[in-house]
Amino acid sequence: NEQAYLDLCQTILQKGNEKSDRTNTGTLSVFGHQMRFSLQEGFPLLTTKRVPFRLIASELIWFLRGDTNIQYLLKNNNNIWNEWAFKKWIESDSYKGPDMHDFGNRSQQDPEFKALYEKEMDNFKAKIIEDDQFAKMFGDLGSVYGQQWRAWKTSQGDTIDQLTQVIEAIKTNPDSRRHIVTAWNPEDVPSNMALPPCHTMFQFYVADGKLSCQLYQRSGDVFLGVPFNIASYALLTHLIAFECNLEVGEFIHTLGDTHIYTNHLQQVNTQLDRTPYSLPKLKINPELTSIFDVEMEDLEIIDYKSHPAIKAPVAV
Ligand code: THF
Repeated sequence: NEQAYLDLCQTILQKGNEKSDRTNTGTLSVFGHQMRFSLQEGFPLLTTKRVPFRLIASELIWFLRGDTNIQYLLKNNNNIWNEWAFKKWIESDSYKGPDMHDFGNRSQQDPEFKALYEKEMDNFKAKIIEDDQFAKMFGDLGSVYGQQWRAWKTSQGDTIDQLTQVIEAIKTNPDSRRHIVTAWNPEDVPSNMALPPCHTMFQFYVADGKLSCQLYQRSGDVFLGVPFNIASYALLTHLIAFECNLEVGEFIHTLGDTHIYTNHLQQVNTQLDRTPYSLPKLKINPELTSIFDVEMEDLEIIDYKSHPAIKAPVAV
């Protein structure tokens, strides 16, 4: 199971194309890759490095609520989307602090700038948490996952709750070949979102009383993002199966531009030297009545034995 991920890393190191990218970091990249994870065999939270399940769960709960504002994440001490909101803030007319352009790259090269950036980011985070008005204006990432899943805007001026519809369809017509949720909205992509969705669409499939899910991800940051993405969609599949009274089947992860950033190569090699442990298990509170009300306390990972975390900078 975890081996599928380690094999992907190996493949990229051996055959990856050197490509420049939007973030000016540089990557090794392959195009088109598929991994399969049997959810019956355990919950696919990688064990060759510590992966913080708490952050994956709070991010998914944020999506399920249809929320697109990082205020919820920050209140749950989840910092994984900060850079994208911060970028909108420092590029706005209201920002009067020191010049922060290209903060991602500059903070890695210049320790003095890094200190300045961290102070500015801390101020920003505090303001988002304390000041609802400020959060409304600068904490929102636009039409990202939460909105597309729960409130897709139609040309008629209504919204479509894709997730509720897909759950209803799985319950009433499990054999359907249309159990699809799409986040890629061509109308929103150029201007209305902080970052065009990486998880462009996913489909469910029911056979033998088991629910499977396949994701098409257009772009995957293999070291930092992909371990989160695997666990996140595994968790989503478990939750929807729970809601529909089904067992879990497989999570199939299909990726487009599948890359390792050149400043993550050392970390990947460290991870590849490690031997996986057996996978943990997920426990969902049996008293949960609707997955749209799920809270952090309803989710628990048990028997998670892992190697230590490996730090790496995120490309912005
Ligand atoms: N952009 C890039 N360049 N990579 C991504 O993985 C990514 N995401 C989301 C949006 N844009 C992206 C954000 N998801 C981490 C994990 C997932 C993220 C962003 C960052 C991260 O830094 N993880 C650390 C732990 C961080 C912590 O403890 O706070 C780790 O070690 O795993 C793809 O969905």
